[in-house]
Amino acid sequence: MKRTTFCAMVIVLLTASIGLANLTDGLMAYYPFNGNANDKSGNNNHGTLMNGASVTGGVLHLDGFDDYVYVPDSDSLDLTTTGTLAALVHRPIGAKIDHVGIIAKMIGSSGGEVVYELWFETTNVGPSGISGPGIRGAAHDGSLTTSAITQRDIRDARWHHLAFTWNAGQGMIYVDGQDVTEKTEVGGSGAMVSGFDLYMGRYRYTPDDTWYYLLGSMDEVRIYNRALSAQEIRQLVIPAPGAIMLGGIGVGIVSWLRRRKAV
Ligand SMILES: [Ca+2]
Ligand SMILES: [Ca+2]
Repeated sequence: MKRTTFCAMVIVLLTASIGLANLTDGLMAYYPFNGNANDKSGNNNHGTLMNGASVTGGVLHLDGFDDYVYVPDSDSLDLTTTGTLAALVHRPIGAKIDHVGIIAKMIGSSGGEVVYELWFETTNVGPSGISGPGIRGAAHDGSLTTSAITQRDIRDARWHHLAFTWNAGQGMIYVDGQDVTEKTEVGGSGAMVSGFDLYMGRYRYTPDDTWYYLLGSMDEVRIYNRALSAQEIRQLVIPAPGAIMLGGIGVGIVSWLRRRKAV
């Protein structure tokens, strides 16, 4: 291998690692679903596949009937004044919207008390004012709620990246790396400390005290104890690995050429 080629490759690797390093800061749980529902954050918040939920091809598949992932309560999942819930979600056209859970830390028995959650809900906050499919995130401190909602239909049999962040009583919703927050409920001190468990793919709706299950697939679920910036959320919206490499190579070569010129 030529020395110049080797230098370029080293720069590429350094660029890639510098760019992604901060995305492990505050990462409390990370589920890449590569073979199982294990947590790769180092916090041992491992998930269990329930009622036939399966992991194939590196993603989680859920039947919309009773499948979900169960994660027992732990101190590292007690997000409080600030946090981020993020996931890649793939849903078929026509799948159910209302009360369908993506990520929820909540009471497992009746009552429906919730600590934080990201879920689907019909809403009328869009420009038309007409009710339609929406995505909502919320954190509850026991009495007050911090939430953000957008009216958007992602049931198009494609992968979409969804994220909810909260900080100092302000919530934001991102879809595919873009801030699409349309309405917020501002207030509260964030999420309360609880002994409730965490669920992926289901949510217990309080008024009818029923679990609502997600039909579709999920991947790259991440839970942070801090609100990621818009730039960090964009970094999470990972394109194909090939694209990342090409991007890295481009940046690496440019900086390498600059250095060569300066010498
Ligand atoms: Ca099932
Ligand atoms: Ca995966």
